[in-house]
Amino acid sequence: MLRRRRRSALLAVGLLAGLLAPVTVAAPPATATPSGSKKVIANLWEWNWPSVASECTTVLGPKGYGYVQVSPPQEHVRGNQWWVAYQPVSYRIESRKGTRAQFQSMVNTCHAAGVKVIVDAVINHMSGQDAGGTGWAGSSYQHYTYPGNYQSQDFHYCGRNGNNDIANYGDRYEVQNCELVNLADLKTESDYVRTRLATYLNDLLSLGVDGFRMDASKHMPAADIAAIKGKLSRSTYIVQEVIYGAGEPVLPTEYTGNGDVHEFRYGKDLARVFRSERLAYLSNFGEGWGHLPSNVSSVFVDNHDTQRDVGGVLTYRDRGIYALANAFMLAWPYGSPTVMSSYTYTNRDAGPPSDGNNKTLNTTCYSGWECEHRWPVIANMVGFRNATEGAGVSNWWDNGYQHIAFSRTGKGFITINDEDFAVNGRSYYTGLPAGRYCDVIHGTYDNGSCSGPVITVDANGWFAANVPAHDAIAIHVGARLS
Ligand code: ARE
Ligand code: CA
Repeated sequence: MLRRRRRSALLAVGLLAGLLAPVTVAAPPATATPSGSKKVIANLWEWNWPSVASECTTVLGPKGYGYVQVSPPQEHVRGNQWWVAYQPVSYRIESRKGTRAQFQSMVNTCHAAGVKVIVDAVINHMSGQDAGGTGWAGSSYQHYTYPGNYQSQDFHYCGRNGNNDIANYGDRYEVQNCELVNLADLKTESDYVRTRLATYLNDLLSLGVDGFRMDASKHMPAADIAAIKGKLSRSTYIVQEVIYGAGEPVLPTEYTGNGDVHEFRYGKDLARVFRSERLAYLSNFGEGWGHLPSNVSSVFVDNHDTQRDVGGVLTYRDRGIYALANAFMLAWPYGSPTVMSSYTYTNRDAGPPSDGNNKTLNTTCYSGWECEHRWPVIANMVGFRNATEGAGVSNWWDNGYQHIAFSRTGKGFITINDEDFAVNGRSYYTGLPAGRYCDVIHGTYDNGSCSGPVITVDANGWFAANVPAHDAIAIHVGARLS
């Protein structure tokens, strides 16, 4: 079992230092960290546009999510696997998830619900089909020819490993100039390619899009992304996918000058803590564990890749423990959290529920779709995040093992008991104003009433309660009854 040094006393100082950490890489001004008071992102992965729109209105807006992240919207190769979306064929906004008109309507509807839209932007490569074919919207293409967009001179041919594929992640040149699983690798150093990519992103911005998740960012030099960003028509939120790999030369920190970076160590470390270590170790989670500076770090318990391939993370299959891990993420002021929303699957490649033509069906939660972002614990903790925004951590307490507690100073308090036994009759110091608060882990606060247990904080900031095994209690000033 790994032991980590406890540094509770330094916690507030460490977090503060992280928030103030200077951005060191020179690049166009970065819009790092989603702006606005509602910062939690719901990743409605593989949802079609009409379903995203209605979810913005009925769930995401009301629950306080600030952003929705959607799957790649551009034309892609045909097929029923989910990953066809990651093989662009043209930049027409027409895919198995919907038409351009549906996409535009979705953006407008989400905005009206107070939810901004982040698009998964696939700009490192085009398709990986040796035989070529016809794309979703009817565009014909060859592996290295995309009429009207790119010709053979717009791609890298690294000439290594017999097939131009990346084999050695220890070699920077190979990682950025060879092909990721046979995907035709764009010459992102070329001004023509940069301009074409920026034109696509600007088209999305013109439709009202608020940010981009830059797919496969590790496979493009940070300077290439900066150059593309420099061609954008307005400033926008950017989060880059650079999976930290031990010993690899291309590092997540190279990209922080462009915007946020996904911190893949977060989900792995959190899973290990919940599965085989101690929650008590979380008292300095984040920078204290060597993760990216908080203000440029994008975090999640799992994403579509880690729940399938990389492994070692908690997923919807872990049920209650997954909910607790998300509750911790949303309560803990490190990074910008994304809540994953999945469809259930047994075959790694299987696409979401779709019709006979592979067109994605409307989402029906809890029927083929897991909708983790709606799980009451997770959805209610978004309100906790919003209500505690900007408040530091205080009153950290742990029992040395799996029972922890902390306040978000003056705004909220959570205790998580991941022991195999209930802890009954204990009192907790919250430092919160006296009052009756809704326990948002077990109840939903709505319009002044609470559907679950009510926690009474006394005049000295204490409350007494029982916490069952593998359970939690969370209260915050946004869900106070009196
Ligand atoms: C599919 C087939 C392939 C076929 C290819 C072309 O599976 O067999 O050769 O099509 O026909 C997704 C799927 C792939 C799929 C691809 C295109 O996962 O299976 O290929 O779409 O349809 C690396 C990258 C990282 C990447 C992961 C998956 O660094 O950027 O691999 N993640 C993003 C997306 C993926 C997506 C792509 C990129 C491509 O999130 O969903 O692929 O657009 C270590 C390294 C990591 C490395 C990891 C896995 O951890 O540190 O950098 O991640 O190993 O190799
Ligand atoms: Ca590349």
